[in-house]
Parts: sequence; C-alpha cells; structure tokens
Amino acid sequence: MQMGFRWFGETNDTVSLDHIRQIPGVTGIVWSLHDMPAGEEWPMDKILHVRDQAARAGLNIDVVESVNVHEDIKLGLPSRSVYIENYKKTIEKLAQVGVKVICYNFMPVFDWLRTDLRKEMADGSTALFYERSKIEDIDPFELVERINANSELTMPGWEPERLAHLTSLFEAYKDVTEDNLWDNLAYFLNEIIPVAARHNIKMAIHPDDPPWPVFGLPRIITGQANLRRFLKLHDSPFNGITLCSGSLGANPANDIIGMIHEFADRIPFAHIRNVRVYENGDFIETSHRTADGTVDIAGIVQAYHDIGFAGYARPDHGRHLWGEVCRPGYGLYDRALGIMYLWGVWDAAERRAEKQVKP
Ligand code: DNO
Repeated sequence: MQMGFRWFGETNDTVSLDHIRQIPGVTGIVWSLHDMPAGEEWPMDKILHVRDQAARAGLNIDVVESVNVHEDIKLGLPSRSVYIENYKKTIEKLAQVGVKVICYNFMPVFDWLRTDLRKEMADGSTALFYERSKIEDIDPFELVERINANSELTMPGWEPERLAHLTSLFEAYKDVTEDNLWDNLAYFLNEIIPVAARHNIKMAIHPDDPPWPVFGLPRIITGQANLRRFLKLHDSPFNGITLCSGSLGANPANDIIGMIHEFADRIPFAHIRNVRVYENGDFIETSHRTADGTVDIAGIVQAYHDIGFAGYARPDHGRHLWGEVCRPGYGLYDRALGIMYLWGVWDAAERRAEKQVKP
C-alpha cells in the first residue's frame, strides 16, 4: 500500500507540502489543477510546476484526483468530442511526468454533496453531515427559487453565483435516464481507456457520493452490482475503481470488504474513511477508527492486506479538530491521525502474516 495525501495546491490549501512530508509513511501527493475548468486541456507548464514543487518536498505525483469530466460528455451531447479530445491530451501529458493513476467521477452536476460542512459534534469538533430530508424529495427548481428568495439559505454547490448555471443543467438532465448515463459512460471509456493503456495510466472512477440519485439526477456508480457492470463496460486493467469506503459506506447495504475481494485487481486507488449512518439515513463523517462509525475500517485495511494491495491509498475526509481553519473535510490533523490508524492496522496485519510463515 502506497500512502498519499490530497493536496489542493499552494494558494488553495491550508496544509503545506512541508506538513505533508512529516506524516509517517506518506510518499506522494494526490493532486489536481483545481483552477482548470472541466473539459479543458491541462497546460504543461502548470503540470510541471506541481511536479517540481512536489519533488522539492520529496513527494511523488503518481496520483491525480481529478481530471473532471465535462457535463456534455455525461449528457452525451455532440459537443463531447472536443472535450474527449482534450481529456486524451491531458492523459498524454500526465503520462509524460510519470502519473500512474487518474481518479475521476461520472456524477451529473454535483460531486460529493453534504447539507452541512461543519456540523458540531458532542466533543466540539465539526464534521461533514448529510441530512436526507434537506435534499431528497425536493424539486431542484423549487430549491433554486427558495435559495434565490432567501440569502441565508445556501448549501455547498448552491452558491448564488452557480444558481443560474444550475437551473440550465437541471434542464439539460431532465430526460437523462440511468441507461443514458451508462451509455454515455461506455462511450467515454471506449474513447479514453485505450489512450490511458498506451500510456500506462490506470483510470479509476470514484463512486457517487452519496451513492444514490439526488434531486432526480441519475447516479450509477453506487454499489457492488453496478461496479461489476462498470468494469465489464470496458474490460481492461486500465479501467479501474477508486474504492471509496466513505462514499459507498453511506449505504450500509454495501459490503465493502466483499468488493475489495471481488475487484482486487481493478482497484488502483483506495479512499479510506469512516461515516456514521443513522437510522433515518442521515450520515456524518467520523474519525477513521472502526469503533467511531458504521464502516469497518480495520476490516477494510485487513482485506487490502489480504489481497496484497500494492496500489495507492489516501485517508479521506477528516473532522475539523483543535480549532483548525481548513477546507471542509481536508484539515491536516484528523487526516494525519487517520493515516496513523491505517498504518497501525496494516502493520499489525503484516506482523500476523509474518508469524504465520515463520513458525
Ligand atoms: C471528495 C472526493 C471527491 C473526488 C471526486 C473524484 O472529497 O473524494 O470529490 O475527488 O469525486 O472525481
């Protein structure tokens, strides 16, 4: 298991490369060019700038998260061809600087979605929270109107400057079904996976978060059966998964350990984090420790050890602790604690395995 740490860039992150290099066992950053709009070809000078910064800190840039997919690709519009060509050129450039894995997602309109970015917990820390009733069964157009009418009311992804754009996106997706989305995904994979394969880059789709449809928008990367279907859409070792225990874990029916075993050779990248799911389906992000949430993180790390996982992993969202001012979910402290928990479980598994071979 190779441990990475997500880094949003020098002007975009409260955590520095000097902090990251001091976390035990972290060998690389998980990075992106966050100022690049989806669909555009990444400029080489910006890529090289990140490479040089990381190299100075002794960290690799093997994993990119994400190269975002333009909505026209997800919608299957004729204009997708331009954006797909740009995507291919970006893959080629990333290969030139030694990138090995590209994480991306295929969620319409929204990436991960929460209703509260700093929900206070009993111990005074804050964490990302999802309250079902705030999102589900709500007509998105009505929500746009309500937010327009009430400046106090806003949610991540629903900032006033995005609202007009959101309305037209909802309009564009009105008749897009899950089957359409599968077809558009298959088309995209058939275009880009051969390019990725030629350049020895593994593409790793991120599951939908939360793993169910929101605001009537289809979501398809939601669980084991759909991941199986996804891998068969384009059956290549370069078409893989970012197995995110937190996204999938928001649905307690998802058997993540089962997925690690079933998809073992198609997981180039693991996101490892815990959530606590409540009876009404709301969920909150917790520490990485198994006892603190609903997801068996210790069992998951053991499963990665059992399959001889040699891919990349990173701790995922953490809580905000000790008064830290940081991006929601992306503080230094809780993710560093998370890494130490993951290594603790991993090292214990290693020790047990050694004992079994040496009587
Ligand atoms: C959340 C992340 C996601 C992920 C994208 C990949 O913190 O795991 O935003 O980066 O879905 O495209």
